[in-house]
Amino acid sequence: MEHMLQKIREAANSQLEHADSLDKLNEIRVNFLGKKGELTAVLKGMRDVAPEDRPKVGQLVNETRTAIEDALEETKKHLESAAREARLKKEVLDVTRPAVKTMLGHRHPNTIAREEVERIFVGMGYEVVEGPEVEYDEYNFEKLNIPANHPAKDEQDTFYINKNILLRTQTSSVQARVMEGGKLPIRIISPGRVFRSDEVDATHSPSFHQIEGLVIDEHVTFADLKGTLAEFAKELFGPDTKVKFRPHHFPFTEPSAEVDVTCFKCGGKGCRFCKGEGWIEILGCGMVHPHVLEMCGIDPEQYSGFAFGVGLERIALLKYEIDDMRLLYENDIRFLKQF
Ligand code: 2U9
Repeated sequence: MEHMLQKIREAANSQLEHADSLDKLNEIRVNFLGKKGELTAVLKGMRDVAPEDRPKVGQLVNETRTAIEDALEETKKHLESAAREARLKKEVLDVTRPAVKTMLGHRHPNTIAREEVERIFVGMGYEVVEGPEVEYDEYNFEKLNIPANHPAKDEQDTFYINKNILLRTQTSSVQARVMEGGKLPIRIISPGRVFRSDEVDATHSPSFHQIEGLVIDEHVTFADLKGTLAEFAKELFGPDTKVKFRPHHFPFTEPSAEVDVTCFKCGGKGCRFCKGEGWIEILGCGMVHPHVLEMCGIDPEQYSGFAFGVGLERIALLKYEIDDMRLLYENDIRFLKQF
């Protein structure tokens, strides 16, 4: 028996010497130590060994098993380190190779336009204030002089979360919140996303962006509003730009106006870009309605103010001469890279 175990050990060692892969190693493990392996066969033959010799033979079998396991482990280590060596020899690290460039995105035309508008107003001393996109009906409509059943509510009617909470239709709610905060004077602009139940076409989207402005102080007049927006138009479209105020109606301002700028393509003569008009409409504005001031906790006898609102997409489309608003929402890098 001892002799047989010695032979098994030698056979295992000899096979291990020639093993050149982990697969081969596994095969050897199965052949010698597996359920149908040679050593297991010896164990099965123990019943033929005289009972008094069994402890000694059992010990010998165990020793052989341990020796084969150790040899397997040793060979495995050798094979693994040889494989690592070979891999390292094959791998070449060229430190002089130029680095792989990461693909960089591009600022969106909306972002460029927003930052430009913000730069202009921050330069005039305004603060940029943002507010929630999910808003109370009270701030989006009620405090802006648009009570239940007002037709203006119908025009913008939007996405309601429940009876009192909706996706805001205008960023005016931010201004209402600031006014209610009670710190005066106020000189703010509020950029942000708004939502309306509009069908998608070249000039409409159910989700777009606005920038609204609000100034509240003592003795603020329509002349201040005109001067501010004239300066804004010059900064945005060039120093020769003129502004024209047309009477309009908004529930939250009185008086109200829409503002046109001279076409920056033809300077006001009339061209294809301004459809022969010479003027391009850019924003709405007005003096904050005394009732709005009152509802937001400001005394209209002591304070007055002006407000304006501009569609950011409209500015981006005009400034970068994009003729379809849908292009702004596709996020195609080939389109975005042009601005
Ligand atoms: C308060 C009081 C008054 C904000 C104003 C407009 C005129 C306006 C439109 C421009 C294009 C919306 O994006 S648009 O469709 N906005 O014409 N917005 S006055 O007036 C306010 C705001 C807040 C408390």
